[in-house]
Amino acid sequence: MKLLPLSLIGLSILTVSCANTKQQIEIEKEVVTVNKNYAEKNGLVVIEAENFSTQVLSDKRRWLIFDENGTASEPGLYADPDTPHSAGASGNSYIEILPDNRTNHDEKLIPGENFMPTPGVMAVLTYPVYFSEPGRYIIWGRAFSTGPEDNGFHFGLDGVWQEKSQRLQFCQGKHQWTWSSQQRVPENHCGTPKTLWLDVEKAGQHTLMLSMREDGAELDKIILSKDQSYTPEGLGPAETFYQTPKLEEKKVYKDIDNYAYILNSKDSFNFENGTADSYYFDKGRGVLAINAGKPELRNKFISASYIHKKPKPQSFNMKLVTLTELDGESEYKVLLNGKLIGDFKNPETNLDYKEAVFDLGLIELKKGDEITVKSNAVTNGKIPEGDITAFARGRWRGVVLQHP
Ligand SMILES: [Ca+2]
Ligand SMILES: [Ca+2]
Ligand SMILES: [Ca+2]
Ligand SMILES: [Ca+2]
Repeated sequence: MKLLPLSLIGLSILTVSCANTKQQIEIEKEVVTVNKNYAEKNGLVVIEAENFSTQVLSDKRRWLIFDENGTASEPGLYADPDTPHSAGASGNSYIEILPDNRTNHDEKLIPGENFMPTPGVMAVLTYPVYFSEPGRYIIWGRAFSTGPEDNGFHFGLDGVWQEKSQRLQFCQGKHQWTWSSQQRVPENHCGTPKTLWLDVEKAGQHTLMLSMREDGAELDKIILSKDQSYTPEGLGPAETFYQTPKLEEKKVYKDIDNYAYILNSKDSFNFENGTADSYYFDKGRGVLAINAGKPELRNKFISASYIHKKPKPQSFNMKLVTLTELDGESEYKVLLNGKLIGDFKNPETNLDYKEAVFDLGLIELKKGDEITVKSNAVTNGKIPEGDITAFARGRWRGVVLQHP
């Protein structure tokens, strides 16, 4: 069995329709593809039969996966009248149910061993499928039959073996990979096209199931089609996997890999002291900053304070997270109950607003303790602005408390 990565990240083009202009625009969106979890897309589900998730009730007969070399997923010498058919199989791989000890009518029919008229009893496979649309789906299978006793399959959904999804039959196209959607019925053992289907009552996650009818049967690919006029050809379309947008990546506190509490400068610190020399909240960057546009606020320390309210004294590793700026290297002072515990200067940067993390070491905090952060607006003389040079604004994001 070919091992597939559980998930892979790829780029896919999504077509988004714009309601106002009815104009079709294309955007590139990063998606995560979950292999082995299938999805219906535009009324179509395409599954490689060998890509099943589970197999149960397989003590007497078992679906074995044959790879591109014709090697079975379980080594052993099993009764089998035909050689592998990997060439011509989609993905050069398929499943066959073995042993096969009923090849023709001369060999004894043993229900429960080499034949199973009841679905869901022998060698049951599952394939998870997410349907975005309920409805009736025609079932197509691609099989390789070499005799009259290796050409039937049962399908089901969520453990229910609907009457119309039982007994997929292959009469035509012997000794080659062939598509069929024909249900075997008493009055016509070969069936007629598009008479095999599954009714999916509700949108959402379901489990497609496949079980043995005749041993020696070989299946390459499965298609469920809501479009009744659809008929697959050749290898059929590519598999339809379940895809989701990539999760949103973290944008702040990027270098903080663990924390007990985050004290955001804006939310946890008192910074609006009502005077002209207080911080303002820089909404765009989500940090406190000094309005260096006012000359009287340059080159002086502005402060904000936090009062610890947790009742239980606790030790933490404390860190200060600032933003580096192109136009100056601001200084930061951190005080605990008025005593200086940290004094830092932002490093020079060639990337504006990159986070910098400063370690304040191990501290014990008890109820009523006060943490004060101070910073200044300074210029490094590098970035011209009017007659002078631009000032960094002493930006900082917050204080992080980590379990020691
Ligand atoms: Ca065989
Ligand atoms: Ca057989
Ligand atoms: Ca066979
Ligand atoms: Ca295949």
